[in-house]
Amino acid sequence: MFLRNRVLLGVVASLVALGCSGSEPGPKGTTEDEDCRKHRYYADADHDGLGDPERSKRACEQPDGYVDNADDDDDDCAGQRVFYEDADGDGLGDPTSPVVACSAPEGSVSNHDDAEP
Ligand SMILES: [Ca+2]
Ligand SMILES: [Ca+2]
Ligand SMILES: [Ca+2]
Repeated sequence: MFLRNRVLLGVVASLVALGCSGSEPGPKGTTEDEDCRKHRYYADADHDGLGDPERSKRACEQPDGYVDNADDDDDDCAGQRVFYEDADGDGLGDPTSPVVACSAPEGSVSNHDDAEP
C-alpha cells in the first residue's frame, strides 16, 4: 500500500511538472501575467508598422518593437527602391537595367547616370 502511494505521488508530480513547463516564461513573473488577457504581438524589426508573422510573442501590453498585425512579408525591408546595374564598375548605373530591392544589390548603384554602360 505504501509503495502504491509513492507511485501515485510520482505520477502526480510528473503531471504538475508537465503543466509548469507548458507555460511561457515571463520577465515579470507569471502570476501577474495570468490575470490579464494576453494578446499576440508580432516583431517589427524594420519599423514599417507591419509585423513579422514568423516572430511573435504573447503579452498583456504591446512590447517595444512589436505591433498587433502580421502583415509584413519582409521584415528586413521598410520599403523597396530602384537601383541600377553597374556592370562596368564606374559607379554609374545603367538606366536600362533597373533592379528593385531594399538595399543596393552587389554590382548596383542608386543612380542611373551611365551614358555608356
Ligand atoms: Ca516590419
Ligand atoms: Ca517590411
Ligand atoms: Ca556603370
